[in-house]
Amino acid sequence: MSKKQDFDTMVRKMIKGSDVIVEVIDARFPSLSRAKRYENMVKRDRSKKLLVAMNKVDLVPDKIVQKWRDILNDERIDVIPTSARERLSTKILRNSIIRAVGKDFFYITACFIGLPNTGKSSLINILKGRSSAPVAPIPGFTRALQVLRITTRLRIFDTPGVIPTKLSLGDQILLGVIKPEKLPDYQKAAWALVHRIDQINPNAITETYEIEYESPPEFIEKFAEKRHKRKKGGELDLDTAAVIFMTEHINKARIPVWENPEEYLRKKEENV
Ligand SMILES: Nc1nc2c(ncn2[C@@H]2O[C@H](COP(=O)(O)OP(=O)(O)OP(=O)(O)O)[C@@H](O)[C@H]2O)c(=O)[nH]1
Ligand SMILES: [Mg+2]
Repeated sequence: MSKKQDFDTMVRKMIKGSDVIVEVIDARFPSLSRAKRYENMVKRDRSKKLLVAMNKVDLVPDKIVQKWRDILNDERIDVIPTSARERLSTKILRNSIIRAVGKDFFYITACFIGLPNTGKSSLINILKGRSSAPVAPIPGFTRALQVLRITTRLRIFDTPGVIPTKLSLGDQILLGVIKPEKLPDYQKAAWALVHRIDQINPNAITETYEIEYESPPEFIEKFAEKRHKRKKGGELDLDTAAVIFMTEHINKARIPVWENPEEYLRKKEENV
């Protein structure tokens, strides 16, 4: 069995054993980063409650966060906008978990699920009050299940992030769910990222790096020049430049980019 299947089996088991499922999504990409398969699994079981933590709100303008919150509420999803980095709304999250099950439960088991790198372990650490779940800017960092006792009443499962199968290469890098170094073709992957960001936020890359370009390959070339990435012979080192560009997006969130709520609504209406 592949590691992905192992993780998937593990997450499903943890969902089965939990009262509350906290799905952590990325506030920059609230639609793309949803783990719909698990959401559906939770919705089918009426004994379980689903909460969505829209994390990393520090990277998105408040107005956009509010719009996404309304959209998800309209879809009957309970959303709590959080920022583990700025410790925003983490108490609200903890109280919501406890409130979700009602007073009848004395012991509560919650399970944090979601794509890699959305901030599951970071949020749990804040709830716990000290670092217990290892955190890293590396997607796929949590590799095994961790059980954490938050209070005498509440225990939390931290699970490894699972990548939905239908996510395109561009979206996988956009969401930061894979390590750039693991990709077979760095330049192709970086082009896919440029292309995807251009679709979502057309001026974001030019404004961030002060580079004008007509195509993704041209951007990577100019980026390599600007960063003085050259091989020994003097020619541009496009592979190194591609990895640096992707890593700056995944690890440092340098490019201001987020899904447009209106666009999401428009597409949804078209599909109905
Ligand atoms: N800007 C910002 N970064 C965050 C926030 N929460 C977490 N991060 C960063 O996102 C990265 C991933 O955080 P983790 O907590 O390891 O994410 P995870 O969901 O446990 O990831 P996996 O274990 O790979 O599934 C780290 O670099 C965190 O510092 C947040 O609210 N805002
Ligand atoms: Mg983790």
